[in-house]
Amino acid sequence: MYRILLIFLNICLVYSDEVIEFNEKMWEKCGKELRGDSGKDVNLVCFRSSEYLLIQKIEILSLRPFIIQYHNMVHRRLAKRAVLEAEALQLEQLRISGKTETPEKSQVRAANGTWLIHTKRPNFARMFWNLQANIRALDLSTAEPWQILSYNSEGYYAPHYDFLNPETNKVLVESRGNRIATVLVILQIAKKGGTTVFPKININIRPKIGDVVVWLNTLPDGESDSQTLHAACPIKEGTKIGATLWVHAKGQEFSMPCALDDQTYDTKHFFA
Ligand SMILES: O=C(O)CCC(=O)C(=O)O
Repeated sequence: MYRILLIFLNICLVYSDEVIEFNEKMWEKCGKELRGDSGKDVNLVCFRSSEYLLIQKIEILSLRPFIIQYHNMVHRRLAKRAVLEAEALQLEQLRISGKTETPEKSQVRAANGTWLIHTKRPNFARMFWNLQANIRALDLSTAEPWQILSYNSEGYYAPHYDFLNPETNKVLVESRGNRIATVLVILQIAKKGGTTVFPKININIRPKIGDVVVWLNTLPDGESDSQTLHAACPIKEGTKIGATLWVHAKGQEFSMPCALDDQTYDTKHFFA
């Protein structure tokens, strides 16, 4: 069953026809010091989790769309072990279709990657349970398998949306709901480049190893949030490795039960 799901997901990704019109201006933002990239953690707040008495440092990078960065959520040692596990898997060259003004950038994603079932490998499993214990707003069991991406020099992931088009992904969206949230775990950072940019809202995130960035892709009324356009900026030196969970809407009803209005979620469980 899982095998069939993985094959299906690979087909979706490789042949996704979500053509996104974007222009070079979006790439220009990669080099800019925007919110999230100041290196000063200006919006950092710190609290002690009531359940585990752990110190949790978080930064709310945007309220609409909701984007939150959890600092050091995954221990560096665990991240390093997960990298070794990822390297032992066969990472294939992945592509997503798309469109740019410059033909040579139109491959849209230059990265190696693979899917991995949440708890199939011990360190990824540990990371999965760790995230689940700390991010109580989301039931991660509704997520698609891990998507591990490794970007070498000049690798990138061009601007795209994570939500699915309900017309072209009818079966998946009807059975599991759309991809309400993205959970991105940073396992290795590039020496230069490789920030995660949200060009429409001027946010450029430079997470550290072990940081987890979470954002919401859809609005409470179920509509896609077009402000969530995002990209992994080109790597200038080194290798960046990230692992993503795309979390589906069905199953989140008890953790994120209310919407403050059509456009705004009640997000308190992200910090409780
Ligand atoms: O690697 C990144 O910075 C972005 C990853 C991403 O865009 C995604 O997983 O949807």
